Amino acid sequence: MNKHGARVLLVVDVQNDFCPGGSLPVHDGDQVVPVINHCSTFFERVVATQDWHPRNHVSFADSHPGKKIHDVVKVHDLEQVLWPQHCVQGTHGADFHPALNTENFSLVLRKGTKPNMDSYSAFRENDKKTITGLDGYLRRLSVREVYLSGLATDYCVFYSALDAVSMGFETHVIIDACRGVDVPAGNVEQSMIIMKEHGVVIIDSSDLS
Ligand code: VGL
Ligand code: ZN
Repeated sequence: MNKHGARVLLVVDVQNDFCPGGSLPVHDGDQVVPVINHCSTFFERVVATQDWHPRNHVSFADSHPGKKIHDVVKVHDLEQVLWPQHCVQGTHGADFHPALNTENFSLVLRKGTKPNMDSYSAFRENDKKTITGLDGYLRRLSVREVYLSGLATDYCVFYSALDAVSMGFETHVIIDACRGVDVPAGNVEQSMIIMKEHGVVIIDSSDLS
């Protein structure tokens, strides 16, 4: 434990498919890599997530005949945005970006692994009920503060940050260590407003010490 008390850096979905050249590229997604590598030197514990979908995943547009990418469908009463195939289990697209320093990751949590359920958040699947167990892992390690980085600001970082707050963690988003998809347009700005309203503290990597 350092002078800040127990805290963790959460590295969200820094995977090839979310970077330029991938199947669901986030604009400048790869630019977060050097920033995160630098941020992680300030943390004794770093946890990473991987979006990790089966090939027939419910979030893929081609699993819904007649539907297009970015259409929104209802699945068991849950709204589901449809995406191109991405982060298919075991593929190159699902691997971490090759320049990401993974050596200091103490836990790699894979999410979105069930065919019929998406999981944007590292803490809870999109039904808002099924937990991943990450909160228990952090609590048993006396972690009180969560710092988020990665992709995408307005999806997996956003939902992970809101869940972290609701589960009682002091929650920070390191904004220059994140990039967003901005679907629909304006979504990144909207998600920043909502995160702040919920008590998420937005910081810059230069604020870390
Ligand atoms: C994500 C869309 C679909 C993310 C994952 O990591 O933000 N976005 N799956
Ligand atoms: Zn996904």
